[in-house]
Amino acid sequence: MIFLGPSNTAGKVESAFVFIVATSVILLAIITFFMILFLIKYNKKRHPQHETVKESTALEIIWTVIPTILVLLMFYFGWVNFDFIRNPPKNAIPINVIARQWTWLFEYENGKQSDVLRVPVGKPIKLIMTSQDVIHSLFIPAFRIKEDCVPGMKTHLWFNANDIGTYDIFCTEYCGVGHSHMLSKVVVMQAKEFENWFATVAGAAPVNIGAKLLQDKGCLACHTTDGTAKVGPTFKGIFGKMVTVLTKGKERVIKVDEDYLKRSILQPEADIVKGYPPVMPAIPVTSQELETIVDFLKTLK
Ligand SMILES: [Cu+2]
Repeated sequence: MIFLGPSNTAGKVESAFVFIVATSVILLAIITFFMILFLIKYNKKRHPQHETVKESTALEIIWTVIPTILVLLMFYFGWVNFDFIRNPPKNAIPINVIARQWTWLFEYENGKQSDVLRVPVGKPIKLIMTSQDVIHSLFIPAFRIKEDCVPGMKTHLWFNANDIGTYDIFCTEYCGVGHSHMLSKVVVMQAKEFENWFATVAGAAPVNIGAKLLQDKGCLACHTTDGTAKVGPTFKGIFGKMVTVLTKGKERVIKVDEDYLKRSILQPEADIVKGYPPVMPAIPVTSQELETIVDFLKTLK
């Protein structure tokens, strides 16, 4: 039983699943059929006298052996496919996955980083996963694979994509307020196209370094630049704005200036904007990166 899905792993999981479901449905139909048949055939009106059923060794052997074979086949398909899914081939392309509240970061062999997982079609890919804060779980429903990302530990997944396309990535371990925003995509590309993308060195000629930093540091998981509020306030028009903040539990109104922006990145718990949860982690940035981010935030009118 071979099922082709968007990845080799999807096919494996699907064949085990379909075998178990199909066997169960067939057995259910047979058992239900005989139940109804006996209900009619041995109804009291037709059979006022009870009959003694004689034992049948042949029948007992049949109804012991057949289910045993079926259950062992279920185990066999489950085991063989599980073993296949847990053991990536040696030539698999390694990609580091870093999960953090509340974004995914994918890091390639040449140091290139991306917030979407780009992979070539028809090549085995090994994801080497960890977390920077709490337990997350990487789930690619279309590929039927899922694994936890645990701080201080390396876990892995692998797959070989069959079709070009874009597939969803979810976090399936409740990891805090931004959990439902922790989304990404797998983009399966033509091998040539992937090579070109992979070869362009990280950060070469970005449209805007500030915008790229916001993306790379995971800021955009909770803040937008278009005026809508997410987990945190929007960046649009932030510079020069008057905001009410809670400083050590006390309310005060301040004007957003450079100092405030820098403090909010390095010590997010110092001033919490009123109406938002105090959940932002301190963001590791170099002083150069800090200047670039603040300069960029000033332009978001
Ligand atoms: Cu998560």
